[in-house]
Amino acid sequence: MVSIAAQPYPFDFDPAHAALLIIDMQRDFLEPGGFGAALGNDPCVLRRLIAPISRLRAAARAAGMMVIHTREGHRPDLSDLPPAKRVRGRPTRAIGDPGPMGRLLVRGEAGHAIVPELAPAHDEPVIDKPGKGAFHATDLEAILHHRGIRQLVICGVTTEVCVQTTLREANDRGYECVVVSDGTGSYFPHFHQAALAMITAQGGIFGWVADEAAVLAALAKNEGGPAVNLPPAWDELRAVFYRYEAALVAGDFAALAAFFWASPHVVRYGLAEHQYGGDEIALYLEAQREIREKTDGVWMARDLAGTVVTTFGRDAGTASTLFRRNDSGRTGRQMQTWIRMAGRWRIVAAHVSFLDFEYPA
Ligand code: C5J
Repeated sequence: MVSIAAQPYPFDFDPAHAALLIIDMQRDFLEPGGFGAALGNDPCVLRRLIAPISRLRAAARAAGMMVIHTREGHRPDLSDLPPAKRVRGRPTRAIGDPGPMGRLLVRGEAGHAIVPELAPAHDEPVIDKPGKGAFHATDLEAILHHRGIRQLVICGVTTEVCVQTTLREANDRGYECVVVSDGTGSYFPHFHQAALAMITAQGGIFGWVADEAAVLAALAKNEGGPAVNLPPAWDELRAVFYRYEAALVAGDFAALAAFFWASPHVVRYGLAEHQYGGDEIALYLEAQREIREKTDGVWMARDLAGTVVTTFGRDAGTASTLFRRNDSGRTGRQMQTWIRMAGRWRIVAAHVSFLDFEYPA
C-alpha cells in the first residue's frame, strides 16, 4: 500500500490495482493552430504540464502502475460528432475544419496526436474518446476491469472540462480517484482552482487532490519493492506454470527443456540430481526423454497443493507448489524462479525435492 498526502485526507492505494490516467495531452490542446486555439485560448499555457506529467509517468511505471492515455477526437466522417458539439460556441473554425495541424480534433490528424514528449509506450493503452469524459463511448471501463484497476491517479487537460468530467464518471462507477493539482491545467486559472476545490469539498465528494511532489514521494516509498501480482503478468505466469506442469505430467521433455533459460547461469536441483547451466539441463532432459520413449501411458500423474504464483513487477516471478505423486504416494515440493525475456517466460532457477512427511492439508 502507498499513501499519498492528499486533500481532504490521505489517499491510500495499491499500485498494482491503480492506473495513471493522462487526459488529452494532445497537440490540438497544447499547440498553436489546434482546437484549443480555435476556441480563443492560448494553448501554450498548458505546455508547462508536460514536465510534471513526464515525471509522474516515469514514477508510475517504476512502481508497476498501469499508464493509460486518452485523446479527444472524432472519426474522419464526423459520424460520432454530435451536431450540438460541432456548433457549440459558434467557432470560426469548428471540429473537422482544416487547420495547420490538419482537421481540428479529428483522429489521424497531426493535431490529434499526443505531444511527442508524452508519446505513449507500446504497453500504454490509448483511449480515443468522442466526448469530454473518458468513459463515454469508449472501452476504458472494460480495460480497467480486466486489469483489476480500482483506483486512478488523474492528470492532463483541462481541469474543469475533460479531467473533471472523467473524474465524475469514474467516481460514479466506483473508482477512487486522486487528481494531481499541478499535473492538470486549464486555459483559465480560476476555473482550475475552482474545479479542484469542488473535488475536495464536502469530505471529498468526487475524490482527492494531491500535488505532484506528494504523488512522487509516495511512489518513491514504494520503490523498495516492485508491484506484486500485477494482473497481466500474474495471469501470464500462472498460465505458463500450468503449461509446464502439463508437459511434466505428459513426459514431454522437449517442451520442458524449452521452458528453461539456455544460459550457463541457470541452476536446477532435481530429485536425485542437479544441473548447472542450460547445457546440462538440456542433456538431462534429453536422457529423460529417451527413457520416456520406452514407457507407455501416463508418465507421472501427480496432484498439486498449496500452489502459489507470485509476480514482481512485469517480468519476474516465482512458482511454488507442493505435490503428491500418484504412483508412490510420495509428497514433495517444487519451486521455480521465472524471468520474462524477449517476451517469453523462462525458468532461471528450480528446485524439486521429496518430503519425508505428509504436507499439511
Ligand atoms: C476541452 C478537454 N476542453 N480535453 N477538452 O474541450 O478538456
